[in-house]
Amino acid sequence: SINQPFEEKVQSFLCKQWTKGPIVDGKLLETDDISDINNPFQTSDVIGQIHWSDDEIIQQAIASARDFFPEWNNTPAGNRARALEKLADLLEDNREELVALCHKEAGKTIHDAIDEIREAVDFCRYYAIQAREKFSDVMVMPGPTGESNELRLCGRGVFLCISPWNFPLAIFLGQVTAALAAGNTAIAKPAEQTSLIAARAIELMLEAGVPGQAIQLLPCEGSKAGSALVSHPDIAGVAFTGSTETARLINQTLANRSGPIIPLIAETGGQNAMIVDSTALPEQVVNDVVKSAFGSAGQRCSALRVLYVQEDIADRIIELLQGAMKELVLGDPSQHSTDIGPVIDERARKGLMAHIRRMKKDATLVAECSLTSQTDMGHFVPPTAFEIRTIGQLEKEHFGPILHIIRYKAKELDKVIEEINSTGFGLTLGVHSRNEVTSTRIQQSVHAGNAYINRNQIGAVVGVQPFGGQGLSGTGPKAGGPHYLYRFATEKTLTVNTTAVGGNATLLSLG
Ligand code: UN1
Repeated sequence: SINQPFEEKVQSFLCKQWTKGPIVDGKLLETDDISDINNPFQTSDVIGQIHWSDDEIIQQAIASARDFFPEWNNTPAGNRARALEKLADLLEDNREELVALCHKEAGKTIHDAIDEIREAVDFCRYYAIQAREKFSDVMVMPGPTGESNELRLCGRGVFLCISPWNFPLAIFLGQVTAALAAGNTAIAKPAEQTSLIAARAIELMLEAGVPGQAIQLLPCEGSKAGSALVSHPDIAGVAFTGSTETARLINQTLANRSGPIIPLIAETGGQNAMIVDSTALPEQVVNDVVKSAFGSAGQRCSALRVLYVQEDIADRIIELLQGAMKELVLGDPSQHSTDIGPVIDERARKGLMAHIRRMKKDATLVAECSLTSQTDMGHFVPPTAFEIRTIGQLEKEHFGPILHIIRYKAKELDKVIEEINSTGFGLTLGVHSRNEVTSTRIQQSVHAGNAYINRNQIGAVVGVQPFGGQGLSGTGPKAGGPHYLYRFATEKTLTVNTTAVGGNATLLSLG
């Protein structure tokens, strides 16, 4: 019923089984290639099944999206925007089921699941506003008399959207709604770990009035299907969020394929640092470190990985951090008491545990949360902090709740900045300092797409904190920012000789 409290409704969805698959031309399809989906919190719990796309389905979906493109591209931007706004409403109306799916397929805590839905809703509404603002009108270009010139933005064609499991609703819908808002039709390939959430989102999109030919969902298993999609000659652009290595592979595939030269919008990894000088407030620092490094089990590309602390304040910070980490509760993501849920799957858990083992040999253990009998049922990694000597000890990004701490002396600040920049990444930066000269200097010289001063460094708000990195962290433009839709669009300049028209008109009026 309508008055049933939120939590009761979420509970009722926790026992649901979901069966989904490819959605082509608005129809949910079944195939022979089917997998069980397990709950990362309790791996023995099967939450549903997914049917994977086969080659025939892939070809059909792309051909249909290609054929429908002119119609969608010529649909007034205001109509496209209205469908996205309706989708935002439907996401809100269905939040309990979506929260349940976020718990059970992605292992998200209540807090993270609600944030996830909030962000997805924000993307829909923001790109709807952007579409109206930028795609409704032609821009009249003043020029010589005797001709008119105008510039118009339009879609590129079939846009391929490849999304990650860590934001299965927000980033998934962010990419797709941007592509659609700009007049493209879209092929969505969700992360294989979170295909059920993606399918539910596309069902709501269809209910909101987006035509089935405009949005085609292709859940695919393994990386082979992804590269077949990228190399397809009918794909007119690719939006990708995931690892830097995969972005490179996509780039190579695009370079080698026949057909048009097309854009890649890539949002990739980071080796994100926070610099804390001796003027910082220790309690606030620790609060923000815990949130940035361990929130969402560290599975955010924005998450804090390397904490630089000025030596005068380091012991105090570490002591407070050890205390704070003792309080963290790992467990069932659907419980209010839980701070940190599981990581996404066994492969992720194994990789992170191997890094922890390596660090226990090469670094100093500062703190490690404990696992319990409850966490034995799923893919849990204990939040862990190490003290290391240099960022060079980290051979890559470790996508989980593992923090590395480096002490520095005041006179070494330039070296610290250089060391951070030497990684080549440039996603988020945190600075804690009450000295504005210092924070400005750091913020201006560290390569980072998003710099946060005296606060945590995750959870960029759509339309307020446009998000995205530079260098190894991505191509830009920033998601949730005013320039994002441009990269999904192409431009057309129309020049008309008005004297010729005028001449005809004169002749006609003379009879
Ligand atoms: C990602 O984790 O893949 O600011 C990117 C944030 C999020 C990060 C999304 N927008 O924490």
